Amino acid sequence: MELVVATRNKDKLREIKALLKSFPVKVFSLDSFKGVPEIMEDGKTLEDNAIKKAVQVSKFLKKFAVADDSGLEVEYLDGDPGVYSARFSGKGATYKSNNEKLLRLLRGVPLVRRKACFKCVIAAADKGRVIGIAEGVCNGKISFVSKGDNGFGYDPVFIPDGCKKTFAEMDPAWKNKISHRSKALVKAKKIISKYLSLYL
Ligand code: ITT
Repeated sequence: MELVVATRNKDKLREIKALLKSFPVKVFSLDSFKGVPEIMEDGKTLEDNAIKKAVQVSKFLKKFAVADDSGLEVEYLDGDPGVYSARFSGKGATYKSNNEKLLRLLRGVPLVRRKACFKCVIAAADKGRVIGIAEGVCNGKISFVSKGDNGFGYDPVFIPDGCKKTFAEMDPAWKNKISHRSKALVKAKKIISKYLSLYL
């Protein structure tokens, strides 16, 4: 069974592939196909964007597809950057510029007020029709400085609850045990398995 992951983000893809290692599907990303149109991520929520990506890609390729839309919600910033996580620091945003902006906005804010959570919404669709939605959340706090070289995105500034290290300081296998993405994928795998056994 082939599964298209509707992403061009190589970091997300690496984690999704690792999390689907023992799942009986062959995983492809958009980089394996020519001509897939660019999808505007203009939804108001992670769910809107995940559905949009999964539906459009599965319709265009006439295949089974999943899409991951994820983001970081910071309590002190009223839930920002949230759905705007990828472009938090504006046009041409990079992981580094986003983290710098976040730490700047939280300068002087004590640890108790640095609560945050990562959210991941995974939508599954077949030939343009939504099959299911799965969500995963990982609670934690924003560190005072950026630390670690593993992972991607906001990993160097996010300390999950119960840990002393940022995601970027951890062994990637450990992040994959506790992350928002792994929680969403556990649920998504159930949805996919059920669909595949019933309809394919
Ligand atoms: P696709 O839409 O092509 O999948 P993207 O990078 O645009 O890739 P999103 O719109 O979902 O993906 O943006 C999510 C951003 O949130 C991402 O660029 C990271 O900055 C951040 N992010 C998501 N998951 C993360 C994680 O596990 N660790 C650190 N940062 C993460």
